[in-house]
Amino acid sequence: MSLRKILLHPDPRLKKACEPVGDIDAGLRKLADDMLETMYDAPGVGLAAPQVGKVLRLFVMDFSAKESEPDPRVLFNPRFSWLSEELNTHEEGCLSIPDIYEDVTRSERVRMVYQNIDGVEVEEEFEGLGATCVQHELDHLDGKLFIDYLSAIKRGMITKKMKKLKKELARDT
Ligand code: GNR
Ligand code: NI
Repeated sequence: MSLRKILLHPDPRLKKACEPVGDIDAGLRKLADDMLETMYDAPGVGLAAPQVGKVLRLFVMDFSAKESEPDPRVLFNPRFSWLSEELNTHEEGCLSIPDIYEDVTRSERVRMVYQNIDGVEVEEEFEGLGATCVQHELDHLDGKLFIDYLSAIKRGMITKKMKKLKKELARDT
């Protein structure tokens, strides 16, 4: 396994609609393993392929509690089969937008159809942090970031801050 570099907003690769994955082969399993390692290292509860520069429809996540056993998950070609009308607001962050946290309102529960690591199509219901996480990650696969739910003014301020951070990071290397 190896760590991959996480792209920072703004980056054109974070704004693209990602391509479905075909056969889940050794290359894709290696990518998923690397994404899990990168997510745990960050640390984060989720990571989508475009965040490591792969414009493909997969994401990884682990929203298990800190004290419990790790529960690494890989979802290929995910889509919603149901979204609850009941909404909930949670504070969100993103590894591609470090140190920014804002409230986002989304469905409280969702059902998702996806292919698991063995290529088998399964349906699963998520709630709470899991529901927030899968909606945040599926947005990444459609080129959408959580700041897209904020006002244009707030989003503009965040983007300006991120451009400054990226310049500073580029100077240091
Ligand atoms: O680590 C992450 N935490 C988080 C918290 C609230 C809502 C969504 C997330 S996902 C984020 C990691 C990330 O950027 N995934 O794309
Ligand atoms: Ni994110």
